[in-house]
Amino acid sequence: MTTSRTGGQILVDQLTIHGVEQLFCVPGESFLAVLDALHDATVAVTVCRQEGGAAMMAEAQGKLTGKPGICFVTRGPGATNASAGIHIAHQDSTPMLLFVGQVARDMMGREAFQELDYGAVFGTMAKWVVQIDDAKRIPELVSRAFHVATSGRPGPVVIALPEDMLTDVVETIDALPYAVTETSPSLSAMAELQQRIESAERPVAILGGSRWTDAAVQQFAAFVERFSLPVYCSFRRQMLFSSNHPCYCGDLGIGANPKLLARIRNADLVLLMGGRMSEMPSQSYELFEIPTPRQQLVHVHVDADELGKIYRASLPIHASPQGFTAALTAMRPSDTPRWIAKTREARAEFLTWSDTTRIRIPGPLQMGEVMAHLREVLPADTIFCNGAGNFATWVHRFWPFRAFASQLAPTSGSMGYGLPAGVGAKRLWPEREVVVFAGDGDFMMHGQEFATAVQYDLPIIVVLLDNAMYGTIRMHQERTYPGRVSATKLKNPDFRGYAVIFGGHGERVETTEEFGPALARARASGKPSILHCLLDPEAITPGASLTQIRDAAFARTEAKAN
Ligand SMILES: Cc1ncc(C[n+]2csc(CCOP(=O)(O)OP(=O)(O)O)c2C)c(N)n1
Repeated sequence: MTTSRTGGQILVDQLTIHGVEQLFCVPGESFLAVLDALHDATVAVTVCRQEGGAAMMAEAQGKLTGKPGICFVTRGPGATNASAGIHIAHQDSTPMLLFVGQVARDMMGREAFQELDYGAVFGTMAKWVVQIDDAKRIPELVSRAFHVATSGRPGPVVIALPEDMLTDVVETIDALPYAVTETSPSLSAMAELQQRIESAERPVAILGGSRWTDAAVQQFAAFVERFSLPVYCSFRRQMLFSSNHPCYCGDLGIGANPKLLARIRNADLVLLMGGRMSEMPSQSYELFEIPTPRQQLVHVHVDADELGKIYRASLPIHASPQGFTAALTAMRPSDTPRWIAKTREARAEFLTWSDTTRIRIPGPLQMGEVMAHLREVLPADTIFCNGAGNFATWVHRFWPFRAFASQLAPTSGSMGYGLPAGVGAKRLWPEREVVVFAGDGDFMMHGQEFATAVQYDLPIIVVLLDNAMYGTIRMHQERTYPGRVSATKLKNPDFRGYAVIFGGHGERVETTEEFGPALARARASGKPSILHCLLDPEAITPGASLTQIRDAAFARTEAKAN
């Protein structure tokens, strides 16, 4: 297209060309020309209540689809609010574009109203930051933004839009839709991989990272089946392998199964497929020696710069999940794998660890039974979303993830992610069930986006576990400074009433018996719902109460003193 258009129109045309169907925003006077162009466009716009929520919704869609999630915010405070979502996209390797209003070009550098230097603000958080000063260059720079966000290790790109540039009328030629490049392993690397696996005694595979597809997950599953390899998922990446599969042996999360950790420590070959093995999955960088692990490490990563960054692999392979799993289809074991019995043992340990019937916690609401009920009534491809807090353990340990694109959980441990992520997911795929797990602290960080769920008729279910405190921090307090409670207590609203006042459905759940019927009523209501579940503050983890944690800390201090 070469006719004259405003910068705003050119920009919205580029989004359409690159296949954008949805975007999230909080409006601002700095990008009125874009809002005007959106008036006539096919892109579905979700208007949100705070930019942090808007950015997280966009990030969640990026995570589910592998295509950049799109968010528009105003300058200054809009941009700094949105940074919460940019940090998640960065740590989670999620493709995302954040468009930010900017002051007019003739005012720049004077610290004009809400002016920020976005290169400086997002410098260490975004994969790329650019300001478009010439409307003629919108097709070029937006095309580059899509390519940067999706290439190699994906990440967020921030694009600043000077207000007057968006109203300039210019002639320019549209870009072609962006294309993602897959990277495939060499034949010699695959031959060496097979040779290394076949000469190992205790091999394991660990899955993580992004750029996965359903097909890549299936191809990987077929490969491990042939080789009977035990498979572990990295922190908050359980959707990469079905928990029903006989080779699935658990996840490397916070509070991981000690038996699982022992098996990985004792492995003689680790196939690390896609992840970075950062602080959380590596159990504070203690699982593998740095820089040279004791085990043979085969590290497959889509970004060459990740290989050798922390761990010096025995066999580094630069490949995307799709490129690598396509190459695996030809690999067949030359003999019956020697470790079949070990894989079965590891699987049995996982089944015991995730068995809900073994869990008893203080109080009348038994979360083991709640999780068992959810397993029974929810579809396998339900999308589970959460932010950060001990409450998330219930999902990660006891929900059997079985489908790709069914998990929205920030590896950055960002509170307040679950609700906006749930809104983003339901807006994308209204036919899928979406369940948000939230703590009382966690929920309130973006609780205003419940209004967005109501506005767009998105019947998500929020399971809100209220223990009247920032429980995780209280737990750490009791471990490190036993008995000295400081700044962790919360006085909460009635969240059932909160849901109702917003126009949704609310339930108050105090006992195990009440949970099932409350969930059924919420699902039948067809409205966004909150199940306000009152959890005994003592029930701080599935295995230990708050008092037990405090007493253990006192005992440690006493033992040290003697
Ligand atoms: C944005 C953000 N702020 C602070 C923290 C630190 N933090 C981690 S967990 C947590 C408490 C979570 O409390 P709640 O949501 O009530 O869940 P609980 O731990 O009680 O289950 C806090 C404050 C964080 N991870 N993210």
